[in-house]
Amino acid sequence: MDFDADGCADVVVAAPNTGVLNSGDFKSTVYLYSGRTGGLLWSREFNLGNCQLSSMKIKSFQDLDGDGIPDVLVGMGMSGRVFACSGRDGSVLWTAAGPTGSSGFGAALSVTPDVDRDGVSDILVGAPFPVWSGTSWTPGKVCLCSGRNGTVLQSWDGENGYDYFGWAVSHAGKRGFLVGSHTHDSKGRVYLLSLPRMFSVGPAVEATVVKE
Ligand SMILES: [Ca+2]
Ligand SMILES: [Ca+2]
Repeated sequence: MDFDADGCADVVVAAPNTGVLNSGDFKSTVYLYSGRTGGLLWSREFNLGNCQLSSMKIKSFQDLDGDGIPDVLVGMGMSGRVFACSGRDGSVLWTAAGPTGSSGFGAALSVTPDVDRDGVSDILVGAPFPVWSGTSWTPGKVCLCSGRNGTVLQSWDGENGYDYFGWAVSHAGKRGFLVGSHTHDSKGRVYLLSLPRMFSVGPAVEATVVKE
């Protein structure tokens, strides 16, 4: 996307583990470079506390704050958070957090059509990491979040513990969403999640998990 309106697409770069802050906390950084000159347009540091990241997810997004510049989604699965950042200067517009910091919320991201029809595209977020519930390991979770403010609109759980349900997510047009569960039954499985009736824009369908 073109963030500085010079007619040339720009480049967003995610850099996990870019150093340690004065507080001793780990930090990661997002950079925006001009696609025309390669010059740095802005950078934004994120304080991750004692959490180190192995990866980050970046998605260009529509203009959330109405300043005429597209914005940026940043998923940090190891810290369980997703940030929406201004494409103008990288400032944080909203933060969404998963059920627990170790759930991997943000390890997978996909921009979806505007499911709740509030005028802003929405987001599918994977939280695939197994968490000990006290009696068993969780299978992973996928959340449909409002693109406007990060609120969870709907969520789905995988089948068995350690399935890593939500390892990969994508929208599939009017059919719903595709979710990868890469260790299910030692072979992996892809699920099609149909849209909930309350959000459906086509023929009504139930919010059930369909195995494919
Ligand atoms: Ca904007
Ligand atoms: Ca929406």
